[in-house]
Amino acid sequence: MEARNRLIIERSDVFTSHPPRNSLTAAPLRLAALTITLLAIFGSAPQAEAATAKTVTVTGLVFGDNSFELYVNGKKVASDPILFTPFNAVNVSFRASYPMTFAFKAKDYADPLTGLEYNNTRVGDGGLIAQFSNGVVTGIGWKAKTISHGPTDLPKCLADPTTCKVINTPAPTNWTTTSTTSKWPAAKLYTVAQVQPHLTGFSTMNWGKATFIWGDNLVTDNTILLRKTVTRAS
Ligand SMILES: [Ca+2]
Ligand SMILES: [Ca+2]
Repeated sequence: MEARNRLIIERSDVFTSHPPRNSLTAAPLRLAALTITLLAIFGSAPQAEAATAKTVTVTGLVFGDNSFELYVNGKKVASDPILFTPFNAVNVSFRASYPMTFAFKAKDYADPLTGLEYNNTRVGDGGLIAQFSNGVVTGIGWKAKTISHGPTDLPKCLADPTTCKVINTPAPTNWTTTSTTSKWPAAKLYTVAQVQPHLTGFSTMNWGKATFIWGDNLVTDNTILLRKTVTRAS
């Protein structure tokens, strides 16, 4: 693909002339405080759960090209407040018990009908990296299911956007919790050089042992479900 598309890919997402599609004011991290308040008010309700599972606080840092939603044990605990550019890393904090299932819906900013961006003039690339205080990091052991893939014929699509085709697949029922991932492919690992995160200060942020993950194709896998379950902190 490579020389020709490489140039286009490297330029994608760099330009910031498009306004962010969402505001910077979202504050998704109130859940922990809310949970504590509810426990105080309804102190007797969680007793059955408390008898079998201890709830702990987990913090983390997530960078998604271009955006993500994070669910833990089926509850949405964070979402990226900026869906396109400028790029951003997001601090997250939540309370959950083990076994702990992490489930990301990660989205490259692609037109759902063409798979392209910038008014169908370019193709973008994805990539997600995250590290959490309980030792969970993106990398080996994650499963990835692509639910939006395209364009299916990239060179033809770039030459004539009216020919672009995208394959959209519904997310499996209960994909954040109980649906099996045994048939999902392993998430593919990518280097920082491959993803080229256009985020000031990225290299100075604490990513620990985390590596970028995505589907098999960094360019044409546009929306990805990522899952990992751990039974304890590491
Ligand atoms: Ca973002
Ligand atoms: Ca992108």
